[in-house]
Amino acid sequence: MQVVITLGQFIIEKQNDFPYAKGELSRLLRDIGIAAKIVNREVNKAGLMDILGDAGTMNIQGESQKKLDVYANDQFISALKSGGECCIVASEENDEFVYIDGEVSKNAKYIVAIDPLDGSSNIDVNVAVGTIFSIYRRKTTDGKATLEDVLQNGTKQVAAGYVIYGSSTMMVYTTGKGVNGFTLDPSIGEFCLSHPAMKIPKDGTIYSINEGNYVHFPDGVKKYLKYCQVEDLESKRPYTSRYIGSMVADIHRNLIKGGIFIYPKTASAPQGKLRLVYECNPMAFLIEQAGGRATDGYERILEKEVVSLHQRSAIFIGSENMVYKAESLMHQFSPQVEDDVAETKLAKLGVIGGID
Ligand code: P6P
Repeated sequence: MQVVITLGQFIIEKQNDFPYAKGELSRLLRDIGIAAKIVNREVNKAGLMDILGDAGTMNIQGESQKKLDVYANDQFISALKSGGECCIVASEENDEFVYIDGEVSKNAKYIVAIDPLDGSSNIDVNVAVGTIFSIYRRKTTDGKATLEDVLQNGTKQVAAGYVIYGSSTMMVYTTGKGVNGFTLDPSIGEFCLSHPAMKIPKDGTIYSINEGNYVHFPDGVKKYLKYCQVEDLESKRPYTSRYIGSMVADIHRNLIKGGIFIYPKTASAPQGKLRLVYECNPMAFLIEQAGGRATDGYERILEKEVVSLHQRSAIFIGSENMVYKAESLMHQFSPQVEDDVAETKLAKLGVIGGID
């Protein structure tokens, strides 16, 4: 009889890995797990409820919010508020960060950045969606937590992970000591350890990119796609193209099977489409912990300077050797030109837009 280890049991057991841990991070991860179960319940019956479709509102990204986006956002913020372990929630669905006011929360030492329901445009067509979360320790030591506590670079994360609402619902996370996956057992309402010590293969044969944007891709990306498509039996090419249009689902598949996910700069997304704080950084932390690699084509994602809450970034993430190959072609055919660097510097000074 296989021993079932629930998420709660695992978190407590692993808490001993952190000698000074007093249980706050453990409780914070538990709170995220609780919210994930509530969101899962609604995602799984979305077609039966008046919870499909648009909420009739737009987020700061200018994207129409789905009813389930708003529902998921409310559930995670509510769970984090009642848990009392975090003082700020920075969400894709909120223009500004949410200060968790309250006798306990205001002194809490953690910050949570979250994309509560990533890929939500897929909900109405019953394709996997996900939640992405990132946890930082508060930097400021007195008074109210501030934006400075949120705009920390990815190397400062203390935990990160995702929930994938797919053929099964899984929570996959890291606290900097490897990656573990838990599958929700609906019969007992618990996430159970199903994928201990996850590692992404160093090589893979799956590339994941929206080729509809091909004409706007940097030359280095075009060269990489052609490399993937050339027949070379020794290196198992041509690779397979798989693109779900849901970052969590595409990266989860690549984590298990090996592969690369690329969302480069395009004409419609001159800084990249995906958000650095609550999509790229958490996924980069997790994939690096699983032995993979994550860059923007030039710079390690986790080391990118964070200058604004909804800042975007290009991302090349997945099997280490595949990312290295793509980077080498970016350096050869799309070298990072000075004006790219200059633009970023100007954006940091608030002189030009373009980052948000
Ligand atoms: P496109 C979903 O909207 C998302 O943020 C990611 O989950 C996904 O990888 C990407 O955008 C898809 O973008 O432009 O290919 O539809």
